[in-house]
Amino acid sequence: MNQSLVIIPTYNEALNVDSMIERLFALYPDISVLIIDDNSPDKTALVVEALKTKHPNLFLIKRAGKLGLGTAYVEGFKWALLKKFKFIAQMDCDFSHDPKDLGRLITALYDGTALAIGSRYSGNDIRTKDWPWYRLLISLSAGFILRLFTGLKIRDISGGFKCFKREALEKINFDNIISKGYVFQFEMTYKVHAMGYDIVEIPIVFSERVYGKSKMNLGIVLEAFSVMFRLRLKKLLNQLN
Ligand SMILES: Nc1nc2c(ncn2[C@@H]2O[C@H](COP(=O)(O)OP(=O)(O)OP(=O)(O)O)[C@@H](O)[C@H]2O)c(=O)[nH]1
Ligand SMILES: [Mg+2]
Repeated sequence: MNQSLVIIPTYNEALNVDSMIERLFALYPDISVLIIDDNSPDKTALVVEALKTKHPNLFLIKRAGKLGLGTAYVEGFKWALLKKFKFIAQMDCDFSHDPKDLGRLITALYDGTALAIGSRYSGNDIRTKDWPWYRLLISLSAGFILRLFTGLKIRDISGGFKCFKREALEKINFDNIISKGYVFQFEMTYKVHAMGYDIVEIPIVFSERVYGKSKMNLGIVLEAFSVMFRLRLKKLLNQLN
């Protein structure tokens, strides 16, 4: 795992970040972890700073304010490519993604696969724990519409637990990314697929966050559809990457 990096964007995750970092290093002692914090008012970054002395493979990028999940990942991916990591993973800080599953995502790329997605819906199953019905309805309907419009066969098209092989990330023009927020997950998967790479879905159980406040809102859904139409148009005009 010493060629692997996991990027974790944080906004107000002071209650989760400590245990998440400790858990990751306990499971994968030679992995690297990059936290991208958007000046969280709850001082998430201070918790991370304190852990840096204990974990030499822990890195922190502090940004000036809440600039969105998509831009946080772009910054993380650019950093990872400068550092020569071979496997670059991403996950949430709130334990919705189980750190125990991370190893399965990374090892799924040991063959020719370019992207492994921790999938809540593969095998026509639903593995979300404690999600309110409306949340599941939004996620499933958004997935259905995204698949219909793009032809993508991925069941979990908006999931945020993933691992990319370096080669695929190197081919993405990050200055051309249009998503600012959560729809970034879809945009990246769509681009990797459009480049002809193999994508695999690894079944995971997704649990509702225990600590911290949910950030889901209507704006997120609206951004998703706006990005979907723009990406589809770009694909038709051959300007996707
Ligand atoms: N740096 C940064 N991180 C963010 C931002 N928005 C969300 N995050 C982090 O991205 C990850 C996913 O966000 P979540 O809020 O868990 O998204 P979600 O799972 O769809 O919704 P809830 O868990 O219900 O809030 C978490 O680690 C957040 O702290 C942001 O604008 N900037
Ligand atoms: Mg969450």
